[in-house]
Amino acid sequence: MPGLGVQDRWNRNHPVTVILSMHKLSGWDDTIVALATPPGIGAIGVLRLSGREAISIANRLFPAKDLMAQASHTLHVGFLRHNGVMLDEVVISLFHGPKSYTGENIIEISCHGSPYIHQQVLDACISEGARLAKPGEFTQRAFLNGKMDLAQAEAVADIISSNTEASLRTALNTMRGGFSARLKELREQLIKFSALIELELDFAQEDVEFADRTAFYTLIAQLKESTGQLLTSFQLGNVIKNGVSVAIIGKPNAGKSTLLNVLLNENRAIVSDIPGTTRDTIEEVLNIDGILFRLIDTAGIRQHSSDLIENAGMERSKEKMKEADLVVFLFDAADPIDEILAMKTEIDEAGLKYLLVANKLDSYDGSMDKFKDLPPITFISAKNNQQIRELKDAMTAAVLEGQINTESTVVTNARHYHALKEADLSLNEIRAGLDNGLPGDLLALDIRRCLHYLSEITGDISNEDTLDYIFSKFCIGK
Ligand SMILES: Nc1nc2c(ncn2[C@@H]2O[C@H](COP(=O)(O)OP(=O)(O)OP(=O)(O)O)[C@@H](O)[C@H]2O)c(=O)[nH]1
Ligand SMILES: [Mg+2]
Repeated sequence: MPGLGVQDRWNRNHPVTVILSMHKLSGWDDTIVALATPPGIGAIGVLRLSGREAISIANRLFPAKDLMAQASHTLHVGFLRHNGVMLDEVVISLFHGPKSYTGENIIEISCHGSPYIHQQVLDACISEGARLAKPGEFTQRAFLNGKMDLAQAEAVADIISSNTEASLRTALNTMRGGFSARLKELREQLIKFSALIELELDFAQEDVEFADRTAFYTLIAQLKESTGQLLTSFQLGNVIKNGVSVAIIGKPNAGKSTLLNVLLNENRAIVSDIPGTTRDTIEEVLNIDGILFRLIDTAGIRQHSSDLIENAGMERSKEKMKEADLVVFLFDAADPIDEILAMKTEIDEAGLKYLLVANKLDSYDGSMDKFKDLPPITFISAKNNQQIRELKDAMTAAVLEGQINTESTVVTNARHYHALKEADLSLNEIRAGLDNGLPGDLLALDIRRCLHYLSEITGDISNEDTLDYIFSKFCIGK
């Protein structure tokens, strides 16, 4: 195909789904309005308008100045009036598309923070022709106008809901395009190859090979390494986004509730020297070094009890133990070693990730020798707040397992994870195809499938239903 570059050939053969024009037909550039700040009383409340008529609608409510004649990225102070009634004194921020969040004309009205005023201004905008925005519709428009790709748009929702430093950092990295850049790199390399293979198809009679198969093997290996890294990062991503559930498990009186209290630095759970004090589970969240832990104090587990309530509590402890991301197995350092081993075996058999923690170090005067066959143990005194920092470090280390660097690309989104998994499977198919000397046209099919999944993540290929679903998870006004 003389004169056509590799990328051009690809573009010609694979036009990207034209979502933009589809939405244009359904009138998506009408003007939307919503309260962008949380509802309720506050110092100020911000309403946002976006769309073709955003500026003219605001202009009709703002007699002080002709907003239609103002430059982009400017602020204007004055009174809002509607039907002859003064609504509020406000500050208007004005942005001309495409240099705005949505890529359209945007007006932001900062009013005083009274819900009554917000409602009045909202009503006024609607009666002048705006429509109430759906959840996430501003960001959806930003995506449709090419201001960001789908992965970046989804990260905006994650930023809003992030509650720890680590979750914010990874979401920011995705929004700034870190993840998208990684994907783009993968796609481009594959597209290049695919185009070469398809070029061979054009010259099928002449039996030529434009795509060097050895180089292709190397490329597939590199791509597999990248998808593999991204897929493993999902475990960490999940932890960062949703927190880690930690069940504190052990015999009655081991000091579980005391440990919960010392970790939280408050007297949350009742502590007593009567075994069986905790009857039901108690859950509290704790941020350790930017990671959210959901701590679960449980009823002590022992072999036999005739108390119905205690038995029900023990059942619940075991359920919580099995559901937890991490188990803190707490025992009294003075407990007989065979009892410790029996419980450890039970946790091992359940295939759980756990930490061994020996409590009551302050009153233990036995030998350390009895622990010599066990994996590393953290010794603490919950009551005297000793070695608690070490335990916290062990908890974060167990979760991160060396993947501490949240600056690197981390997959936090289940949709991305599943698409990556499919892309990874297609890479396996491609490799098997190469092994078996599969003809170019069949190889090209597998490559296209892989590209399809990679493109799904960034939204280069998507359908309206998926988009509506994704953006419906946002809050209104974003
Ligand atoms: N000496 C000493 N006593 C402790 C320590 N931690 C807890 N205790 C005591 O051990 C007893 C039991 O503590 P809890 O925290 O109620 O124990 P638990 O594991 O929650 O017990 P259950 O709720 O019955 O399962 C209390 O008298 C605590 O004061 C410790 O580090 N050193
Ligand atoms: Mg307790």
